[in-house]
Amino acid sequence: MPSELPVAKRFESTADGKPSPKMLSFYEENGFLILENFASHAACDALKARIAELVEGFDPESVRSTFSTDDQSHAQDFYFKDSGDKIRFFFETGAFDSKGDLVKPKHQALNKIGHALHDLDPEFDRFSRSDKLSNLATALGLEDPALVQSMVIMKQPFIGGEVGMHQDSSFLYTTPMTTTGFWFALEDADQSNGCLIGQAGGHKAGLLERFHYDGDSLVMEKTSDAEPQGPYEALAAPKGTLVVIHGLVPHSSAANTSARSREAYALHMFDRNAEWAADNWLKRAPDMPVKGFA
Ligand SMILES: O=C(O)CCC(=O)C(=O)O
Repeated sequence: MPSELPVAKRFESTADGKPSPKMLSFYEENGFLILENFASHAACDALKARIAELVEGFDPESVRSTFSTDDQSHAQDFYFKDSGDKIRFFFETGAFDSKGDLVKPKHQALNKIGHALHDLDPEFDRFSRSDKLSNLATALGLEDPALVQSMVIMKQPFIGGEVGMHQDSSFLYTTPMTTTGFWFALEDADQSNGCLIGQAGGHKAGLLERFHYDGDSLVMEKTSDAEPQGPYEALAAPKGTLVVIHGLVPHSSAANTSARSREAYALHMFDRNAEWAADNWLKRAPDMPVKGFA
């Protein structure tokens, strides 16, 4: 992939979130939709402040002790598998040394926080359950939107890792496929600090692979030999921008080699009229059912 990509078209968000016909046809054609000023700078700053508090209150020792009670990869695997209805903290690769000690201060070593911030934290709940977002989700075809997964993606300066090319429906599979990503730039994201990259129109090739349980193991299974067509574009997003990502559009982000962080909040929804696959990785306890906007 070339180091500088064409920058994708952006639209100014409407006040109530309802997309214009032009936005809808752009989304249908490209599989993504970039809406500037969807969230205010004040709302982004409030969420960033809450993230800083969560990180401050997080004791990395709790993770270290989890990992040291079992072999590292198994415990890390379990820490992830069990995180669908929790707020858990995931580190950049290489954050721990061979003894299990952090090699950097925790706030510089984290890669992401997930996966139920929107249900467990009041600030995230407020940000995620706005009328504006509800209007947008419904207009995009999610008749009965279910807010199933939330993540803060840190992309720390210099060490923020690459996110490989993937489709969100591979991870959050429904029949028919309804998974949709809502990715908020809490800080300016551009090609220098690892903004999203999307393959325009790539969603038309269908699902390429599925990440799912096979017994107790998670496997990535190839589901198609199709080769998505369409140019890769930089989904550059100034602070407050919302990038909507169709569940089938291939997307990625490059490592952040700059001195600027690129913090983002991603929320994934599906339509409850579709069937959620029981072998999806993300599990919720019976007392933590997936909820909608209400
Ligand atoms: O924030 C990123 O770099 C990747 C996010 C992503 O792939 C997603 O939200 O599906």
